[in-house]
Amino acid sequence: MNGMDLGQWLRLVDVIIEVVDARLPATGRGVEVRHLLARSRRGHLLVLNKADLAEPEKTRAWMEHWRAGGLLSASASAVRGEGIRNCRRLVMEAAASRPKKWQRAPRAMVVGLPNVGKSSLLNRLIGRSVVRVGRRPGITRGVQWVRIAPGLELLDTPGLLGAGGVDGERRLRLSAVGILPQNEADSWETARWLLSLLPGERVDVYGAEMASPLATPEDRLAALARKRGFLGPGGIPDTSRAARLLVEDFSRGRLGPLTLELPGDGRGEAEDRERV
Ligand SMILES: Nc1nc2c(ncn2[C@@H]2O[C@H](COP(=O)(O)OP(=O)(O)O)[C@@H](O)[C@H]2O)c(=O)[nH]1
Ligand SMILES: [Mg+2]
Repeated sequence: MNGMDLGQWLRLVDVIIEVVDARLPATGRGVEVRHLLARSRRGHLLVLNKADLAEPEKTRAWMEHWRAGGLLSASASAVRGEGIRNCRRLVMEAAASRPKKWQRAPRAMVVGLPNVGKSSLLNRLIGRSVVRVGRRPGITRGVQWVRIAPGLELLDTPGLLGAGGVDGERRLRLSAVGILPQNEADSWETARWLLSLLPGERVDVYGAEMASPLATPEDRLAALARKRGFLGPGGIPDTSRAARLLVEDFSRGRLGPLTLELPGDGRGEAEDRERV
């Protein structure tokens, strides 16, 4: 981010809007952000974005879980423009706890892992009609602030967080929602894992053979490859390519909504509790 590290940017704001993928609310949180938040003592709003790709009752369960832990959260769909006004309202609420000595309008910034919808949400929060506040070279060299509500300003650049340790099932989850970029080995493992989770009817868009839960994952991916004409030398079905397609389609929501973790389901929550 323009040569400044995230910690320096966070010092400029009163509220941190942490964006997570609603399908992966625990594993999909940035590791650094926990430490940064603890140290920075900033207001904090957790936004479950891509709520259109998650199961609504599970999204509610996560919000309830966090509310019980004293954490402010909201759900949103940046592509659909849903939940945006509520996010603005909650940012104001989070900002209200800052020291009264501050005279200027409260300021916020958006942070999160890759591909969770930070830029999309930022654009929605900014909207078209809001005022660009402009650069303030004196105080915050080169920083661009945008007024997103009366008395509330937003840094116009989102902060990118790292995914932290990525092994085992954690890697599969992050790869399934597109937080980790696909590579050959991961696509294959991730596709197998998704096939074990997705109800058969979700993948019948690829044909009946693909949807059969009795077939092995290899056979199902081979059926998908044949159906799409993904054939290698000698007409052998290219199952790697089929795996990549399946993961990409899931990640973009083409196989329907699916929340990959729930509060209380084990690993994700243990990490989450540690982080809150
Ligand atoms: N279905 C869905 N897709 C979204 C949503 N928000 C962002 N996306 C898509 O997710 C991808 C990554 O979004 P982007 O804003 O670039 O994420 P960033 O990397 O965190 O800035 C893009 O293809 C967006 O269209 C959402 O709420 N729902
Ligand atoms: Mg972005």
